[in-house]
Amino acid sequence: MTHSTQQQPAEQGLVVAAYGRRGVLETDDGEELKYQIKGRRVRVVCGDRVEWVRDTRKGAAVIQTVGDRHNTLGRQSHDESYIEVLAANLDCVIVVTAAVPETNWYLVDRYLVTAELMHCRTLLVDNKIDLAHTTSAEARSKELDVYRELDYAYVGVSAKSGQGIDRLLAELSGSVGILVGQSGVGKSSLINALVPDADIVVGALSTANAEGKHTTTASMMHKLPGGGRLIDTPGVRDFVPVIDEASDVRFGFPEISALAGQCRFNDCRHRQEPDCVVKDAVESGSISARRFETYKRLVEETERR
Ligand SMILES: Nc1nc2c(ncn2[C@@H]2O[C@H](COP(=O)(O)OP(=O)(O)OP(=O)(O)O)[C@@H](O)[C@H]2O)c(=O)[nH]1
Ligand SMILES: [Mg+2]
Ligand SMILES: [Zn+2]
Repeated sequence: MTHSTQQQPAEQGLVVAAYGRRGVLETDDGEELKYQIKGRRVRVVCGDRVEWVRDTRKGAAVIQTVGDRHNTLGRQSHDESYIEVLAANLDCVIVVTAAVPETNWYLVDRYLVTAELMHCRTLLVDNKIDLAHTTSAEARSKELDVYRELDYAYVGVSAKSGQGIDRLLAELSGSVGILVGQSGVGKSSLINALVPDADIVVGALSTANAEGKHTTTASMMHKLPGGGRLIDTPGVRDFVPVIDEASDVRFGFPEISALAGQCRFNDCRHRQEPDCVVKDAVESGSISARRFETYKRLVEETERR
């Protein structure tokens, strides 16, 4: 235990917002308290269990130690020089898409790979189904079918009309989930639809880039009615997963894992090797060529690192 001058026993808490050295934690009594961090070695993210003491002069909490994390959602920084941890101790990664802005399916794959490697449950949420009459509807529904055929849980919803929100709440109930996806797909709007007094400001899509004007800038954890929690995160353009070895990439793809051991070579990377059942499956169309492209890109990126 870190030496403290407050001379009080440390209490337990849960980090619900983190902005650098400051943020908000929830005490075990359900009270929300601003905190600050002392000491350079302590870093916290949403979902961290912490021990804290009250700074009697400022009334704020001072975090002293961070509990072990059972998993983390992280990504490579832009120059790939460090790993940015976004949240910890998650049960479910919820990848949100929408007809507007146009879906980047490679990004969807990258999140799903990350969730698979974290051994985390996944949920694909297609928001804005009230806009189902867009020109791209048929192509989008084909892409979504790829995931449904892979047995990824899927819910179509509209934060605007409320359609599907009850079902989504039932899927999320009792677990700690994190909403991820492109900017403007409606992650914060979904929090507003699910959590009665969340009141997050969301903005009109700016026509220039079809991204939210009132964009979310920091992750924040909300309490779901009926139990469980949900983290809202800032939207992204790109997401580089944390993968230790290029040979681990295949574990992120259930359709590739399912064919394990059937190629001629046991250590087949499904690239130039002869008698590769994965490549055969891509050629015959039983594995999506686009998903296989994501696989190859991730293997190449991970080998380069
Ligand atoms: N038509 C329609 N518009 C929606 C729906 N959900 C959200 N929007 C709109 O989409 C825009 C972006 O919503 P946000 O909730 O801010 O999106 P976000 O994913 O949180 O965006 P970032 O915080 O930038 O990552 C807003 O103008 C919302 O009103 C929906 O179900 N239908
Ligand atoms: Mg947002
Ligand atoms: Zn192979």
